[in-house]
Amino acid sequence: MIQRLDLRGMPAGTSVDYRAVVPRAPFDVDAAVEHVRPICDDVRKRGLDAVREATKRYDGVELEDVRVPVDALREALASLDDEVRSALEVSIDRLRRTCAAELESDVTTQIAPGATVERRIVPVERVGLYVPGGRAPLVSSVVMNVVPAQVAGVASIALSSPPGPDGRPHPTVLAACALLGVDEVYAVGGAQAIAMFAHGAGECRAVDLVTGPGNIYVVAAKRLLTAVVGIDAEAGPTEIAVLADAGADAAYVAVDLISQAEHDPHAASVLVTDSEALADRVDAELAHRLPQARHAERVETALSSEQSATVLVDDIDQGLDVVNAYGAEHLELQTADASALVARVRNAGAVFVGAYAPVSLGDYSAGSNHVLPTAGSARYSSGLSVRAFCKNMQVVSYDEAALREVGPGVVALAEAENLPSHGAAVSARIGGA
Ligand code: HSO
Ligand code: ZN
Repeated sequence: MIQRLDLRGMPAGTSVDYRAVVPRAPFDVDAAVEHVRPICDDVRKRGLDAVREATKRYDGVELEDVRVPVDALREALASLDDEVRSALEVSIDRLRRTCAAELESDVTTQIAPGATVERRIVPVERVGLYVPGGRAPLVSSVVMNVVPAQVAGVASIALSSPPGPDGRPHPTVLAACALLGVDEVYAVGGAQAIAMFAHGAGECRAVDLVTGPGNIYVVAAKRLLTAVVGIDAEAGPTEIAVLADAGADAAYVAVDLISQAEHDPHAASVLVTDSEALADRVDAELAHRLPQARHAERVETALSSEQSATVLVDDIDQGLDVVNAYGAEHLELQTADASALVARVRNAGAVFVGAYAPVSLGDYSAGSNHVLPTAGSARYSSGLSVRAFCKNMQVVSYDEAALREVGPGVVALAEAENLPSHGAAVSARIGGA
């Protein structure tokens, strides 16, 4: 059911453009941008009324107030299943530890006597976190967005998630907000949520940065509103690539390919292997396991569509070229020397090493973040982390003697650029022409 691409026999080295041959479905955000433009414009012009109208149109619920009352958050936490609550607490704790360790500190460089340049880490002041509803209530996405923002020191956190038929986001999402101490929660989904964050509407003040995954309309609204608000990254349908050799366990590979295909008929599951025998075993495992999957139809569509494939390569070296060209959101290394291979992976949102680190572990409880770059953007961007919620601000301090030392150089460079008033701003302080 999963297509096979045979890349064996290609010339070794960098001469092959694997980006052109690896499977990837088109993700036409531009078309969706035109669709969301009127929604975003309307929210900018009419604020809360426009948000309410869009909620009625797209979510089928009429809400007087889109803000979820704090009591509803508390009630949701009180009714949360004990096992889910303790699992969430573990996820939160593990991610907090990683985030705290990854926080960067201020750095001061003494350039000359009396002259310093300091890099200060300053958290973004107010963020809007989007949590999708749709096929699955992604309660883990609440954790993945909120924890790094909190550890980074963001003072004001708002969260929005689409309402169900009862007019509220999924109760588990609300419970997770309460567990994390987030009390500004909105029952708004789609492009209207991103526009509400960007422009402000009703009780929701405009934010400085929007993060979180979403469907193509959410991605489109983020792209449209980049001039107004900061965005984390464009997160498209989820992707898993597995680089495996003959020694990999076919059942493990198959369950992992199925796991991410479960998200979305557009999800991509890609196996890259130098072992045709393993590819055959994985095919057999997929055929055997698929009918038992709860979301079999969705999984089957994802696996049998153009974005998914088994890619045969001559050896693991060629496999690495392929996975580096692909730049998967998630890359699993299920090879004999997996730990050694990591150093040769350049492009992946997150790498999962060995037989006991499935992507699902990272989706929930590894201590890593699951909001990751998709569609090949791992070539130049990173997953969500405390870094996304911090800015670097340089602080320049010079005393008079230090300015005197370097001032003539500034004057000379300003003259070379035909910007003499720049030079004059220095000369006025230290004398000279
Ligand atoms: N694999 C998804 C995240 C997720 N999975 C949430 C389960 N829940 C994108 O990294
Ligand atoms: Zn997942």
